[in-house]
Amino acid sequence: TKTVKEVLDEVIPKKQLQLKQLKTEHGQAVLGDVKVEHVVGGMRGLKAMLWEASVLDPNEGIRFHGLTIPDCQNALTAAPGGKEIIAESMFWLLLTGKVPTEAETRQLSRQLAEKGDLPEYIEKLIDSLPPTLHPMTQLGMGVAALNHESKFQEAYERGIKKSEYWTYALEDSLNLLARLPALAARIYRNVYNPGKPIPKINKDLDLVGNYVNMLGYGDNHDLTEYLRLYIAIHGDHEGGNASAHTSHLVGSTLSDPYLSYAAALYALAGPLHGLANQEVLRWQMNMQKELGDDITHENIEDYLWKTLKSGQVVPGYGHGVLRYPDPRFMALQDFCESRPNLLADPIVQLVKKTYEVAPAVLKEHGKTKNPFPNVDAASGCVLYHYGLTEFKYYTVIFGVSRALGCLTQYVWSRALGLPIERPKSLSMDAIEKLIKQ
Ligand code: CMX
Repeated sequence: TKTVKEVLDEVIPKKQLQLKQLKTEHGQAVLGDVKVEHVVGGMRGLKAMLWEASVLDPNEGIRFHGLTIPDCQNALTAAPGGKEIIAESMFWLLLTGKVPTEAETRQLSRQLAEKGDLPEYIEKLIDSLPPTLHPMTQLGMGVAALNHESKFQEAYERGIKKSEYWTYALEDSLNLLARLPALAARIYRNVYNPGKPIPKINKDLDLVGNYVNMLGYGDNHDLTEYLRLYIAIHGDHEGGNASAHTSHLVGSTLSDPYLSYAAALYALAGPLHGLANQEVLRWQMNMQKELGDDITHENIEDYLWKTLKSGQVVPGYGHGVLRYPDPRFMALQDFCESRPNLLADPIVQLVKKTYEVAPAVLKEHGKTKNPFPNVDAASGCVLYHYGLTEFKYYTVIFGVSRALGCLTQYVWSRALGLPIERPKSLSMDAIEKLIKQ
């Protein structure tokens, strides 16, 4: 059984060669035009960054090294006694492009569990924060402060060769991933359930199994399985989304993986991005309150129009790239469909019914390019059903997950020696001058 580092030792030289050939043989090939609409329109659709682990097709959704979510569900190892993909097997796939064997997955689980305890100064830092501070702010602070441990930063100061960067990047990435569950769980306990002792990390359990245990829901097998699936499929969504792009930009300055990922978390904390899963539940609960027992398709339609007419977005719908229902949404819906208890829950029912009405309303409204649900439309209601009702916390779970993709690319960016990002900006006057030329 190889370690993830040993597999990377084999894969990296091939990718380095591929990049060299791309640069020398195709460096001047054109991938698209840069139009004014790109410059003023959030660069939507502009093919402008390298991201190895996943590619997003507007209609088909995400593929991780060519594998769809159902492919991953078939190929990747589950936890003993479980069925859903676990974070370790997804991380291995993202990082190496290869499906790990069960033995490789278990070995990575153990490696992470052994590194999972928080340093005391981080515990003290988190414990000193007011419980009213948003959990995402706390998560970013904890991740940033963990850079006290950065091997990459230490090695850089010592003066290592560029070709060695990735090995320290990998070490930091594994250490950060290992510690995220304890950090995220401590925030949850402090804010919502103070005073109760947090269980110790079980070295025989997977990363998410330990996370759920530390959150205090370890005896809930279905919630544990749900979070395994959730964390695996939220792991990466190509590079242009705000959190991934932020970590890529900050990492390109050779800031260490901790600081790069902390920056990403603060992009994730915006309501148009990761915070949407908190907003969806708030919005659906308000709908439930207003409609009472009288939940019909017509009433939902009226409520959707009310939201739109008040100038708000319908949270959980629309996407910067996707133009079809998000396969991550479909995977979470399938999880519900296979569990009658879950499906009978009024809030899960409401999400399902909203999905039956919202696309037509959004099409008629005519603004959004994608009237279909994204993953956030479904993710929160299942957590709510299982008793994890504190929706201000939901984006933290997303934050534990997105580390899989951002840290993967951090390692690849250093392995490939990618340069500091520095796109050219233009003022409106400068744009007009260029158009006239
Ligand atoms: N409800 C109402 N209006 C919407 C909408 C929605 N769900 N989605 C897009 N629109 C509007 C936009 O606000 C924009 O309006 P203006 O022209 O007045 O600015 C117009 O439709 C065109 O937008 P778009 O090109 O279709 O979408 P963008 O790429 O600009 O934005 C996103 C994408 C996700 C920010 C947007 O669809 C949105 O705000 N959705 C709701 C929030 C949400 O669910 N975010 C989570 C996304 C997934 C994630 O990142 O986690």
